[in-house]
Amino acid sequence: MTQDELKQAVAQAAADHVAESTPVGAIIGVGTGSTANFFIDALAALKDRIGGAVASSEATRQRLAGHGIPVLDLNEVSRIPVYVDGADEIDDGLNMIKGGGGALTREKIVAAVADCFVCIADASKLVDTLGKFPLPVEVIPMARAHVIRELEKLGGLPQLREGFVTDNGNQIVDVRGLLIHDPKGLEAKINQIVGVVTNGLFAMRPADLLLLGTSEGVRRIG
Ligand code: ABF
Repeated sequence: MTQDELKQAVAQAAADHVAESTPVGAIIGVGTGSTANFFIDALAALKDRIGGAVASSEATRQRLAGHGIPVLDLNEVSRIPVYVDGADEIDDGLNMIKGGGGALTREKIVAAVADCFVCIADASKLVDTLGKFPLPVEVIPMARAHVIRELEKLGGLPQLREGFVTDNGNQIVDVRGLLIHDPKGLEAKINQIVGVVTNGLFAMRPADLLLLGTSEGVRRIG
């Protein structure tokens, strides 16, 4: 199977999970990225069953709207039974690095509201130790140089993502060279740096269920 076929298979499995596990009229949280895009396409078949969706990025909002799925502002919604999103890396404790697409802050906000986080990923995303994928950190632009110096003190090699502005008007610093043995601790430590909006470690709120696309089929972990 190609990587896209694996992504499509987990996206369909996630849509089936939504249909089986959520009440009619539920609001679904929807992530960002190519795997999430396949999920949006699969979710379109359920658009008369769900109440609508909350989007984790402008790109996702547009794709949902293109399918005629109502998109709600998170502030209008008190409960999201399930949030479905991809990841850049995930470990067997379901801790993740996210934010390769730059949408980490909104993704973390929607994930915080959701009862259940379903991560959809092809098998290449499952790793023993997080950190090979550069860790994205969203920063307030005026704090960029300060944050970079502080990230260097943590042993990483931070680099500004050139020419990129987040949906929130901020910048992204990608940190290479980290071997992350304590994802929760590092997530908290980086978030303490003044000027950081958030970082792409999702360990304090990991996924609850991983649907992993393998050549033998979709594996459910968690
Ligand atoms: C989002 O999309 C991000 O947090 C992550 O960076 C990315 C994964 O993208 P893809 O599914 O295209 O690999 O979930």
